[in-house]
Amino acid sequence: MKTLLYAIEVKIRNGERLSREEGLALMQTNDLAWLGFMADIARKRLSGDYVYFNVNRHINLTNVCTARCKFCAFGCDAGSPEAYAMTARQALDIARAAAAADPDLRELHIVSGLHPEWPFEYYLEIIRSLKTELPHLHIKAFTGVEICHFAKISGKSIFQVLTELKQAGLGSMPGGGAEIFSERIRQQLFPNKAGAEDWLKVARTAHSLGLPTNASMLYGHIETAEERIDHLLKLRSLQDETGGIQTFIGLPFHPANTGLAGKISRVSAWEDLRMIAVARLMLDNIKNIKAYWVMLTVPVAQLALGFGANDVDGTVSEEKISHAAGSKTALGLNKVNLIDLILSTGRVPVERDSTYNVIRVYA
Ligand code: V47
Repeated sequence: MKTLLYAIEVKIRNGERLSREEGLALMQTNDLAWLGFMADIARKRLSGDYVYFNVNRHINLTNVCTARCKFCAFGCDAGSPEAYAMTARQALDIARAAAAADPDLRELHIVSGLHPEWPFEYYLEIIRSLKTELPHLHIKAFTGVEICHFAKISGKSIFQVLTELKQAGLGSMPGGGAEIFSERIRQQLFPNKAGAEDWLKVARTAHSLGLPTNASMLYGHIETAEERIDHLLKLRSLQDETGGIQTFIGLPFHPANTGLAGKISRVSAWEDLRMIAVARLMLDNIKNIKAYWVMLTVPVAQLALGFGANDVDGTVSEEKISHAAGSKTALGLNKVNLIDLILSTGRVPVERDSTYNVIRVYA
């Protein structure tokens, strides 16, 4: 093992690509300090000392969802007491109020349950009206899973669905819905929604249309180390092909109120830091690694900046998905909080737009 780790270190220092076997060795070592040191070398080379954040607002149009994934505490059935479904007008009012409250707001991050009755036209209408009323806001919306759902309910191809959404004002796509690219796990945890092949097809098609996407991985449930590395390798291959992935986000599974509650505990901070570092080292062609403070907690997101991350996501404002599953972080942070979070790690906070253009450097 020691000689393998030494060979890996030489490769990292030379900027060479790591293999699957080497990725698995990174998953096995308990030398977390070394792993962080290695990831920091890669981070510095790929993205320098800037740490990005943005001012954004999450909107979840509905929690009614036909997929009912075992790992999710947010989705529910149409008849359940906690079910909600926004009208286009309500979504617009939320966005308007958020824009009025914060002149720095730049992005709407919109993801939702797979509603059994809404037609594709409804989503087009929402994007169109948001973009018409608030043209200065970038709309980052719909996971690969939602796009597959739209294709299914409309009878249109993924290409057509994405083309129409882009015409309506869609600017980019978030990284959710990827979960873990393993058919074994899909069968157990999320059999009612799109799997790896479809998610990757949506991302590939979006990139071909000039729509950047993010990419995520949900870890800390029933997956193996091999499945995590294989997931990262699939993203790396796609990125070799298209170059359209802007950032990778590792999402630690929160078990409360899910179908796995009582069976699985939240992974340790140690495991979170390992995952950030391994992602930084394996995804040598994805520039940004996001430490999503909402799911990691603020202290772990700060530590993650020393383990390969260079982005802490945004102000968020009202996070629902992980909070339904027991997350204890704030629902949102303000810009000053994010700047302080980054400054106290000795790094340079940089406010960015949704496609990583620099808005302001807080030197
Ligand atoms: O797709 C669902 C995950 C994702 C749970 O692209 C859970 O910038 C943990 O993708 N515990 C949605 N995770 C969040 C997401 C995201 C967040 C922030 C930024 C971006 C980006 C993307 O959350 C879902 C799913 O993978 N999720 N349930 C849970 N119990």
